[in-house]
Amino acid sequence: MTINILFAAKAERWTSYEAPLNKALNQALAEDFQLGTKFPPEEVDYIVYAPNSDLQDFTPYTRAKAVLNLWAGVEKITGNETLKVPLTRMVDFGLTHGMVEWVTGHVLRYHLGLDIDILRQDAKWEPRDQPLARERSVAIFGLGALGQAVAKALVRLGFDVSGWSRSAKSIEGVHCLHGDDGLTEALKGAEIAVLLMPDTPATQNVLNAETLAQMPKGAFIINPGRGPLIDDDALLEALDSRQIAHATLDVFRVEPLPEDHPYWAHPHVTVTPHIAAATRNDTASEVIAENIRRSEAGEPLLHVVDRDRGY
Ligand code: NDP
Ligand code: OXD
Repeated sequence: MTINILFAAKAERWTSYEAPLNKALNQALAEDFQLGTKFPPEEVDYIVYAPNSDLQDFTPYTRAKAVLNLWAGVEKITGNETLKVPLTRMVDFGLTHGMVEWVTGHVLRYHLGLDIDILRQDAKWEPRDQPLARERSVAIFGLGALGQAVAKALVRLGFDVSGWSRSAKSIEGVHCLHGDDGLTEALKGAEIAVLLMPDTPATQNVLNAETLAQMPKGAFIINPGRGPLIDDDALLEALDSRQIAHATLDVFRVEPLPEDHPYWAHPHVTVTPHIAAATRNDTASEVIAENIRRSEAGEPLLHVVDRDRGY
């Protein structure tokens, strides 16, 4: 029987995904398939999904075997009670490599004080000592697909890297911490903090007045994870008191960030418009096709979301 694969995302995404997905599915599947944006719901076998699509009620999709999320973050779908089949999330080369490049760039900006020269308006010749990476502690909060890749890249550059996760981990060159005690230690070792955790009830406001105060004075924050990881009022206070020297924020509780949000005008905040890492059509299509192949072959799916945990 033909496998029907519904693409449920914004229309502009279909334009860019139709060809790479067809190519990847043709390469991966021995069975006949149809890929499209419209099928009678009861005839759909797989749903390739973006959480901002119009599809929010999965009840009529009675034949569906899995929902394959195009995004890494799943906070907008884990709580959907109409979804009764396995949900996978996106882990792909392009997303991971994009995140490594984006975070490394911002870490180096802070580490080397690049703004001093880039933003200088006067003719002041003031040489300064440049630190080596090994003199700079960076803590990665979240050691999953993205956090681990970032941590390893920063270790290769010589940074003093620690990482914090829910469960214990062992990553060469990274001081791995977990649990409440681990959090305190990770904060202490965060001259630069990188947030790469999902948005779940357990991770919200992980950076708050109390935890920000435990970071070294004048620390830097880079948040490409999710907006709710930070208590915004506490961060603004910490920036004003210079406990935190500067923050680069890519994700926000409300996106697009409202025009009147204090982050836009704050002299110690860089706002980027949720661009840290994008799902790449070609590599993501291969991940989707491989999961459909696995499902059809009775093999375990990759990157299945634990919906009780929320990621
Ligand atoms: P993973 O699920 O692979 O990793 C999540 C990490 O967070 C894991 O190490 C996990 O711990 C840790 N974690 C979860 N809950 C807790 C907790 N309560 N306490 C401590 N650690 C916790 O996700 P990814 O690495 O793939 O992605 C991370 C996030 O990055 C995504 O959820 C998304 O929000 C964001 N993202 C942002 C993008 C952007 O462009 N800005 C692009 C892509 C993703 P453990 O390992 O023990 O399970
Ligand atoms: C994602 C993201 O979750 O882009 O993939 O933030």
